[in-house]
Amino acid sequence: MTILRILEFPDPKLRIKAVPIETVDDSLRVIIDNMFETMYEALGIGLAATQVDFHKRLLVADVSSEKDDPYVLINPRIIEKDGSKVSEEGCLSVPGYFDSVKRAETVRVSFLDRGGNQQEEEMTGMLAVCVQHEIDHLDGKLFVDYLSETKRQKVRKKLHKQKRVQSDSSMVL
Ligand code: GNR
Ligand code: NI
Repeated sequence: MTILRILEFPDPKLRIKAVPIETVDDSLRVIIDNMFETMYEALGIGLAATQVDFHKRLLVADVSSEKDDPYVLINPRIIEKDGSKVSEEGCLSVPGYFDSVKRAETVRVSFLDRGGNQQEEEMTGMLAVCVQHEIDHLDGKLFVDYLSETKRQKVRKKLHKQKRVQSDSSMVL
């Protein structure tokens, strides 16, 4: 298994629109396993393929506290939305930044599972928030896109500064 590198805002690759997956085979399942390993290691509750520079419509999630409820959604599609709810979001591609985002409270999602079987499920709570956040990634959209340009500019500067500190300290290694 392999820990994959997670792309960070404002990397233009995060803007690529992912294409549908045509066949669910063992080579895809290797990527799925690596995405789970990467997500768990990064302490995330979800990960979209786009974030690991794989531009196909695939996401993984596990919002359980025991980390024992893995979800694989291939070619996910929201077929019904209900209600709305504001929650505090974060993103592994926007490290260290959190802000409120309004999304549907409940979503009905159709997708293929890791066996390639068609599934349909109603999701609510943290899972609904997470799946909407991940599907946005597959469309090249980030949660900071819902914020004002001023806030987004602040995030960009903060991440830029973090990167500078990181490369400064690695110069002495
Ligand atoms: O780990 C994550 N936590 C999170 C919290 C609130 C709303 C969405 C998320 S998803 C995020 C992992 C991630 O960046 N997935 O794309
Ligand atoms: Ni994210």
